[in-house]
Amino acid sequence: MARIDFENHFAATEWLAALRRDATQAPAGALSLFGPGSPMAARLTDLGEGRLAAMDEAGIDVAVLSLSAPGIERFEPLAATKIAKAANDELAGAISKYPSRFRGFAALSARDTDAAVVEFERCVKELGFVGWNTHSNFGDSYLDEKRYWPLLAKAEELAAPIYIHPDLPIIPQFCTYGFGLAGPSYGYGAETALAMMRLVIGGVFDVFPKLKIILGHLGEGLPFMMDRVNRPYVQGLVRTDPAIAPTLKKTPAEYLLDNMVVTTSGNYSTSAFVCTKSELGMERIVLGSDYPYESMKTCVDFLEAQAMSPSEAQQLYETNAGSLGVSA
Ligand code: GRE
Ligand code: ZN
Repeated sequence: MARIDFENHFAATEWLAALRRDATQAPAGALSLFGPGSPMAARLTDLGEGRLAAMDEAGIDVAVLSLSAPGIERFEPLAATKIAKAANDELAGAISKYPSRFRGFAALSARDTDAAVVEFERCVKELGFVGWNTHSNFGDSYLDEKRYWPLLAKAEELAAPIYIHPDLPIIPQFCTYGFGLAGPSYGYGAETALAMMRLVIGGVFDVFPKLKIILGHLGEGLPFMMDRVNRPYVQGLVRTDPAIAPTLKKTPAEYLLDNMVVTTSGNYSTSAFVCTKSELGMERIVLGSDYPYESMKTCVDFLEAQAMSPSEAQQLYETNAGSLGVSA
């Protein structure tokens, strides 16, 4: 059985240089991780032996690599198009060096939308990438907005999943207490759940029914909310003006089941795992480690200690990846 990790981050040379030049309106404390000489920067830039050793130690066979947050989408759009292309080429170089160990998600300058659509296609068709790793916000906007529908249409056409990774929230009240509130502890996940629910309530999945969205961190709390998101709809309390929100064909939870897959990254609570498994089913959970922000070994050790039959473990680690177009 192979283990395939869908949340494994790297830092591309030009992205890191640009990040160090431009603070991207990050809340206090968010960028200290990336300074020259920092251990995190060293792990992020390692696309070779150090990362492979960490994968071997955890028993991870394949890492689907993604450009780290802060998302390229929040950089100045035209500059970001160039940085994303360079990052994608750098990643393709690492994959061609270790083709049995690495796969790639595209990085795209979503706000330079026409160019991003072209780059998305290049990444999938020419570089062999599996999908697009995007972020919970684009600095001033969110993925569900109509201006980004050409990217959603392209994802559906290419059968390429979109990983919505957390980023520093743009809702100011999330940023009051700096990275402590805005970051992985709370703001990251809360805003990413919002990004997913904006797709659902915005009717995006009625327009693009085959779209597959991947969320990390056991679905950023949404498995716990499966009944809650439906209640106002099933009770008939929702009377939204059709001018601002479409009438949905299905209930919100049905879209979460039909269009969302979650990964196991950075949420090592047995009751959260049990909830996710019982609400979504094992067929909607894939391995994600969030390396190097989290340890690959801690992730796999946690999963090995959970109640799973051998065939469920194989689904999670390997075979569910096939439905996202990835095999070992
Ligand atoms: C993440 O990718 O999940 C992440 C960051 C930065 C800090 C912590 C963290 O991108 O978990
Ligand atoms: Zn991550």
